[in-house]
Amino acid sequence: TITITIDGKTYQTQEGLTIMQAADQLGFHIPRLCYHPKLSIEGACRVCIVEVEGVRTYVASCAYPVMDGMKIRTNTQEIRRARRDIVELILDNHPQDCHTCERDSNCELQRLAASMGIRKRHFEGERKKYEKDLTSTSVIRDPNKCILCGRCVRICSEVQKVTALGHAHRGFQTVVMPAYNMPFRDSVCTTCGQCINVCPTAAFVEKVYTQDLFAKLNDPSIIKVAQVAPSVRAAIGEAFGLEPGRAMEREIAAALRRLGFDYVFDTQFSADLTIMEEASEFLERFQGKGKLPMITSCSSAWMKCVEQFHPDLLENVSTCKSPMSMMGALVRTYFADKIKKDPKEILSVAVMCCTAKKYEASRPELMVNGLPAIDMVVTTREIAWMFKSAGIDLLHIKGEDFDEPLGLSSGAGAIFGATGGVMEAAIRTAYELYTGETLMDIELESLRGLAGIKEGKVTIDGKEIRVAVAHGLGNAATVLDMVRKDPDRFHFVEIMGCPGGCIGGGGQPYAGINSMPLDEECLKKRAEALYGIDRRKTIRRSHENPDVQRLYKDFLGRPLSAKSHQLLHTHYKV
Ligand code: HC1
Repeated sequence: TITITIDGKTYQTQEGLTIMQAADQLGFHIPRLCYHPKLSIEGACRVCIVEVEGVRTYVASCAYPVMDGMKIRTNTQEIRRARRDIVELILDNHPQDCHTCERDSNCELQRLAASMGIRKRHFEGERKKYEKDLTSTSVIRDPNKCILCGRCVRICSEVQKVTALGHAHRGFQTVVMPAYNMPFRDSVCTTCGQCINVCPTAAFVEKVYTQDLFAKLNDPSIIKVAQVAPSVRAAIGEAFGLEPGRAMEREIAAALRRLGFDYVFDTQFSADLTIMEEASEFLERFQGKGKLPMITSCSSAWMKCVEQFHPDLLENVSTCKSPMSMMGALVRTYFADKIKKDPKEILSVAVMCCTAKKYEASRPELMVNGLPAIDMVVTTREIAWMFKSAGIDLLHIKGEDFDEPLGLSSGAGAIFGATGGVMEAAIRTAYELYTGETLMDIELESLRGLAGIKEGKVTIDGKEIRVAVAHGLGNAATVLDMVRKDPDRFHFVEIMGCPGGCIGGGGQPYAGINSMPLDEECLKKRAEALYGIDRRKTIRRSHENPDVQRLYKDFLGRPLSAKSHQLLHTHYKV
């Protein structure tokens, strides 16, 4: 323990902390912009400067360590003025379009300026004049809004280990861009959208389909079908001011009907279907027909990542399409038949927590009889905005059930959205398919939580099955190195592209006033919302879903049948 003085009062703290960390623990919130607790220290913005007695210049509190006897001043008139000057200089070069900006009212720069008492723009600085990069299916890059905090560069290289972005040029010309300023579409960007999550301004935003969707919803000649991803319900309340962790399942179904959808299906239904196919595929491979370890395939950013960076392991990846694309395939076939409509007359919309799902929807090999399985993907943020724009009060709406025949789900389908959930769901079903007995202890604690890589074991019929779970593409790369080093170490590996799994997807609501993007407490609460849905369900195993059983009986035959292969499985590109 060491003693420091902050603003004239003496406190005890620990050696090894930065001034900012010590101040945070003591209840002083020093303003900050480029800092993010999950990323390396950049020290670029200088907004967090403080005065340290005996040190000639102001120091960046995010980088400067506390020392015994240190006297720190965080809030003098001079420091307040210096910080305000820094933020004003950033604003001088920043577009003056807050009213019409996508991040209006949830922009960190805007909030910071307000907290500094900046109520006037004194100077017209030079503006950046870059073209927006609109080429990606998922992420729009607007360098004009960039304040060079570098969070996007750091999350992409440090957490995701994709390194699609870097700083180029010098001084005022500095710009964040993909290598050689190539179109985002052609870069190694996996479209995960984590740059959007951590960007304090609107330099990265998702490609928005809200106006197109409103137009289609007003077209009486088409049948409008929605599906909703598990994690959307775990987070959408935050966009309406609720604390993280409140599950809004039936409310979303009701709200989507108010918006104009004719049928609201649940991606959790097709998550159950995915488990039927994936558990069966795993058991085939486990019995000698195919490569082990088998690696899950439902996360779209992960699929682009494995194709680009790990093609040597493509044979290990399950051939199952994602639940979203399985649902899309069923909507165009099974459901279209049921309602006796031409599949072309159906608008198939997926409400996802994920920007990479927009990319997945564009993949040609996932088309069904010449039509895209999914016409449009909108994120949690987009659908929350649409509800607000249409005057739909999600907080007070009376909940409704999802529609038959693709709306009923088990608890296993719900937990897909949290890291470890797909594996847990798969084990619940694989166990029973293999042994004919019911697995009683279905909450697999070793696979839950936010550890980067989790390992577990289950014994099925006397045989040990070793599994691993990784979330975030950086952890994925680590687990794949483990696989390369010792191919027998695991039988089954779950990989999700985003930190926390889909609950931390690139399309989830922006962090609130009191939290940072990707805050672990927030991710834990979202995960807990999904585990709560699972606990409350009477059916908690995918193979017990009666509508999935009916689908096999009436349409698909059995898992891994020719029809299942035709509609529910895919292949990968190198
Ligand atoms: Fe996901 Fe999945 S869990 S990938 O994050 O397998 O988006 O929630 O819908 O498809 O079910 C997303 C979530 C989602 C799929 C499922």
